[in-house]
Amino acid sequence: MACRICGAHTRSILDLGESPPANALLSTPETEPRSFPLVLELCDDCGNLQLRDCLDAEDLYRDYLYVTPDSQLLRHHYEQLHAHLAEGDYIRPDSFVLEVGSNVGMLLRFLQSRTRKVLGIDPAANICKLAQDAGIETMCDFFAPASAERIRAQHGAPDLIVARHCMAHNADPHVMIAAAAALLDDTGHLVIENAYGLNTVENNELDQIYHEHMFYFTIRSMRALLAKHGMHLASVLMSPVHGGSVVFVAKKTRPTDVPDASVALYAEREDRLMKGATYERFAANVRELKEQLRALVGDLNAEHKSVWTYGATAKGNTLLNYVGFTRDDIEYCVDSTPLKQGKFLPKSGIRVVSEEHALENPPDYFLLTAWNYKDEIIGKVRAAGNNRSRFIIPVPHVHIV
Ligand code: DWN
Repeated sequence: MACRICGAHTRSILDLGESPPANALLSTPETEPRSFPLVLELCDDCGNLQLRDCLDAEDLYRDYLYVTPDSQLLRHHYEQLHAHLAEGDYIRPDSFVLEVGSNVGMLLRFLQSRTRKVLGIDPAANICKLAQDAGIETMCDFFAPASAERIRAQHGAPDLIVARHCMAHNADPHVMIAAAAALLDDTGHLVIENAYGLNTVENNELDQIYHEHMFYFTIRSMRALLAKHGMHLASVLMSPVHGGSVVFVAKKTRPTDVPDASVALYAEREDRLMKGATYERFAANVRELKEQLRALVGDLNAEHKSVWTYGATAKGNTLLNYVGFTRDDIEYCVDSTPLKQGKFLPKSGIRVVSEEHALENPPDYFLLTAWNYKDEIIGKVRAAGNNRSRFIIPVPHVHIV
């Protein structure tokens, strides 16, 4: 295949088989959803990690079930993100902030009192309505040059564009970068946060690979992408959210610009760690993790131990379908999202139930498919009085707590 950042030839480094779109939960367990290949490719020329097969954005995002959870971890992350941006003078109390992929407006609600103006844009009509009902002005559209032009005409140029976990979600990464470059003035900044490709590979996070995640950005690949649009990295921040995320701060390139020390620091570490052997080790670890998880749950089932999953996550659906678990192995999936409760996970057919339901008759084990919220979820379960259920943590290696 061809690299969708630089056009060079790519090579496959991991094949997870076929899986349905990870957030396409079903109304009945019998429906056999269409599955599509999940093959991760590497471009040796620019370091880009991409999905070989991309699905249509309209199908993936127009009617969306993922709602940003109201989580302590995320609220802490918003504080840290704002502090980093304020320290770099990328955000000020008089800033106009546009968030791309703003979902229900959790971040914008946090920024509303810390800036002059906030505006969201998100393609999911059902999600936009929830944001608007919460008082966050939100355009219902994909972020692209045309919608960017409407934003400039109606609201002016934002001082800061924030794209948290959505810039990797478009088959053509140039579309949103070009839209941002056209919308920002020379003094504006673009903040891109995504699961960090190095963490995905180093921590065996095979479940980060699903059809919404069409790219697994690294500093090297992001630099290559930005350079094609006259932009460069001004700063980089690492964050533990979503299993290890990277926050890129980008701006239009001017001869006088000097990136802060974080860019060179993290780029050097990445060059040292992201070698050919890294990818081979990742693929081998993933195959071993599949066998270990299959054997563990099989043994627990044989001992008549009940196993549920906790978190109807996109990640979880990749993990369940790659390992081959179904509702014969795992009885229920617990999730706090009302939109997801009562639905069934695609292909595995596991029913999603509420956290309250899980408290009434807790299982022996939870396979923690929302492991990125491990401390918060385990703390919540124990505080609610369930000291019985144990947790199977799948990555970076299968273990029980
Ligand atoms: O890129 C994306 C990432 C950032 O978010 C999106 N394309 C889709 C989504 O991926 P995910 O579903 O793997 O994300 P989360 O945020 O790990 O999903 C957490 C799930 O766990 C939610 O459905 C809510 C649920 N949850 C819960 O049941 N109890 C979460 C918490 C904190 C809880 O206490």
